[in-house]
Amino acid sequence: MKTEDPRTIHAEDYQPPAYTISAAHLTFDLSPKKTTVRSHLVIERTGGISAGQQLRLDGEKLKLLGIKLNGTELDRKSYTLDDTGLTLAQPPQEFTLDIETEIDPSSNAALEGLYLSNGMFCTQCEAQGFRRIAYFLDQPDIMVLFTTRIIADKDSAPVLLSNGNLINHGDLPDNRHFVEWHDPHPKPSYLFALVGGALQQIEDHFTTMSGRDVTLRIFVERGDEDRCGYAMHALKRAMRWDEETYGREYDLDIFMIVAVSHFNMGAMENKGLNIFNSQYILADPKTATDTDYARIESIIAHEYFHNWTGNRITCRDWFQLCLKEGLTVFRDQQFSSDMRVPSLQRISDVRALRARQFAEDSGPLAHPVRPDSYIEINNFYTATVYEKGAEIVRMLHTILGADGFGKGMDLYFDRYDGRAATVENFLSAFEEANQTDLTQFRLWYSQAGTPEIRIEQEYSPENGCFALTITQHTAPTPGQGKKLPLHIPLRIGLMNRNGDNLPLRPEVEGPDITGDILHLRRNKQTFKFHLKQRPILSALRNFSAPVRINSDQSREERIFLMGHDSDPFNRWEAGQAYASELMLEHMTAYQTGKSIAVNTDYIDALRQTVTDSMLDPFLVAETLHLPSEHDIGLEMDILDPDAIHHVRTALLQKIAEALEDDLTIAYHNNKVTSPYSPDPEPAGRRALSNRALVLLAVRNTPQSRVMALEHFNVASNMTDTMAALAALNNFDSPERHEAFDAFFKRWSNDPLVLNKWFSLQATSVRANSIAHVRDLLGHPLFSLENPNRVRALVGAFSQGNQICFHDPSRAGYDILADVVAELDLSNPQLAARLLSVFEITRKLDTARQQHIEQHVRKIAQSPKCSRNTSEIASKILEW
Ligand code: B3K
Ligand code: ZN
Repeated sequence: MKTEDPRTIHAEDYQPPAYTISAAHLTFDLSPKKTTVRSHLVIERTGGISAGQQLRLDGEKLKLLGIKLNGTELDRKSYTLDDTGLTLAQPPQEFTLDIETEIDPSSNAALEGLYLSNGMFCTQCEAQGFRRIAYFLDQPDIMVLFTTRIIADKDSAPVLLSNGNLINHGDLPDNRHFVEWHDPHPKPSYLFALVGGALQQIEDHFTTMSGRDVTLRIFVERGDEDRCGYAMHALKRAMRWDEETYGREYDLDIFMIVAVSHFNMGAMENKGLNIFNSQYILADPKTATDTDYARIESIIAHEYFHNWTGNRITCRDWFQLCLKEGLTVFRDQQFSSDMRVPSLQRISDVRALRARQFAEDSGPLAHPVRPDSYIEINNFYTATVYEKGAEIVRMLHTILGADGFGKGMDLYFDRYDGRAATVENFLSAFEEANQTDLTQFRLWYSQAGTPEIRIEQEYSPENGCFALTITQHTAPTPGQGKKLPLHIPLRIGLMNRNGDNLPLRPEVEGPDITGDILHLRRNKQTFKFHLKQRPILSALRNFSAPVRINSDQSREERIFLMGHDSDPFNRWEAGQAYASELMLEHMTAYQTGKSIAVNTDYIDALRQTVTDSMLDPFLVAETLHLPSEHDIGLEMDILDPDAIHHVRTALLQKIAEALEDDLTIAYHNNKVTSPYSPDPEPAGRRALSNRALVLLAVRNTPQSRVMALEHFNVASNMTDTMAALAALNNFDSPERHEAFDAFFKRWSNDPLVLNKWFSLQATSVRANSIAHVRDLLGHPLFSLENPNRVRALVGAFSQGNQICFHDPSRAGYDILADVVAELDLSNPQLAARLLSVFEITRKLDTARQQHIEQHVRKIAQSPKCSRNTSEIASKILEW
């Protein structure tokens, strides 16, 4: 048995803190290379802890300049210092500490703590970045009142921001100035933020439901002011929605957002001062696609919603991360669904869940939504914690109904406001408000892996009984061999041959069936219904649980559901399931050298969909959007990237050929000629028109290339431009050359658009793509210092170009490994994130596995390997 890494932190070891900090007065004197931070901390010992208990303050990469206790300088013997903190042996019951430290923001490439982004000072403290700013009790259950004074040069940093309300400002000698912010809401250090720089702003106002005026400001780099309008609009809609849907009102006089270009993730919900990756703020029709607009809307909402689910009620410890993240993702999904087309929102959420979370849940990095242990908490901001966490909250909503869910949320807000809570607290609020028992439901938080459900149908005409026998099974995951049955809400519909939903008349009334929900609680259950004829089953409607489903559905039934299911999600799902099944079948033929037969049923069903003028164009576009090569890979025991690519491309070509006329009509009929708007209606038409264009282009005919180039030349918005480039991307041709050249010339000065140029090339499957990606690493505009650029090239290549990344030459793996090794020295968080792509290794053939293992081992053995990267590497190697 392997010995555990001594750095491992266990959930069960949680202890209430021995000391707490009630107030912190911070003074920052900003300078790029030498910033001083003076902190005045009011500390007291908490009840029940014996006198003599030592006080340990976290602190990393800090230069200690001085420390005073109750105003008296401490001599060097009264405390100990090491790489991760400072210990006072025997502090009194109540006391103050004045600590002065020095930091160097200019050399902070990890983008945690205080750093510079294009010359602007900014912070990222979640999860444990505050300890790189000052010595502190840097843990979420220490909730502190912060007052922050910032001193800086007037010219280089005219704008100085922190959390809360502005209470003072003024001039100082030597062209310097100061501002003072006070946040009246106690908060953990991870929600602290500071920004300083020459920023421009746009301002708006919001009147809350109780009539208070809130100033809204978005700060950006000079020149970007015109690209914040949509973000501001989305913010106001999110604020209103949270009032109307959850009764949650904003609680400060000002709400600020700052867009920065160097950021490790999407955005951060610091109290009253959200900091965003500029990619999720800046948009105009010329530079942002419809998808970019939708992402901006959802991330703005997500961070804003954290004000209640995360900030007002925070997490007791980092094991409770899903308490704020899963819940807040669920809330942002609800919001986007209300702002857009609900079924399409669900389709896009489920696509993302399957692609990322299902993959994670079936590999070496699988972990429960509430993990039991971690080495580096930043490695746990995962699809499982976020997306599966949101699915669990959604299931609560499904099981308890909208009213019951609302009652539970109200109680949760009432009871835990201003506190650091646990998942257990959250669930007990729902139990109490609904007088129900969620004991079995809790397993969703502690058990990793995606349950697989098998459904067998049986109809007996003699006694008019339709029986569904359903089994559930969850495969073992690392560290969890045995799995228990979960409480799975399975929404179903039973239809007659006209597609009408039949009333569900259970043979036995009881808690196993409520409305159209079947409650699976055992490994095997049979549900019986009275029916005069054999119905057609539509199972897992609207994807009511994060499970894989394996049903004995025939192809005829799938075709029927594609055309008739009243649940739009399942209409789409039937087409996806059919396409996957076809591709997997063709794969076996391809691998054994047999010829692939054309299946006309599926093509006919697609034709029906494309030509049905009653359908939402968005849904049609989604139906034509086949499962990706990555999605198909997840369905295979051994991933065969070459076969997948071949078979999927062949199917797309077949569709394009058979539906050429219909797709051409759909392309023309859905073109949007009115001025650009990101609203769902025109976006849906663009989605269909562009999907048709891209699909027609898979045959690479002279006509399709001319059509794509023409589309590129007349495009007046980025959505159309990107569709044209995607249509040309996979084949070398003069048209491709012309369009890519023109695009680069036009946009090389715009970093966000340039990222799209990098991504397109990273996902191209042309013969020389891998060498080209390697070359792009040396492009003068490529830099490892900007996470967006790294993700655009290396992230897109390793996650969105399966055939090239897994090329038999192994050159794709070499690219990822080289980048991870280098990046780990400066930005471990991002390096670890990229390395996790190798979670796929056990699904590959032995030769590929060995090659990946060599790389991962080498990275892990480097003496400088970060905690982040070594945790991921060892999980990949151990499995
Ligand atoms: N809470 C932040 C994520 C912080 C990630 C730290 N590595 C953004 C969000 O989920 O809203
Ligand atoms: Zn979040």
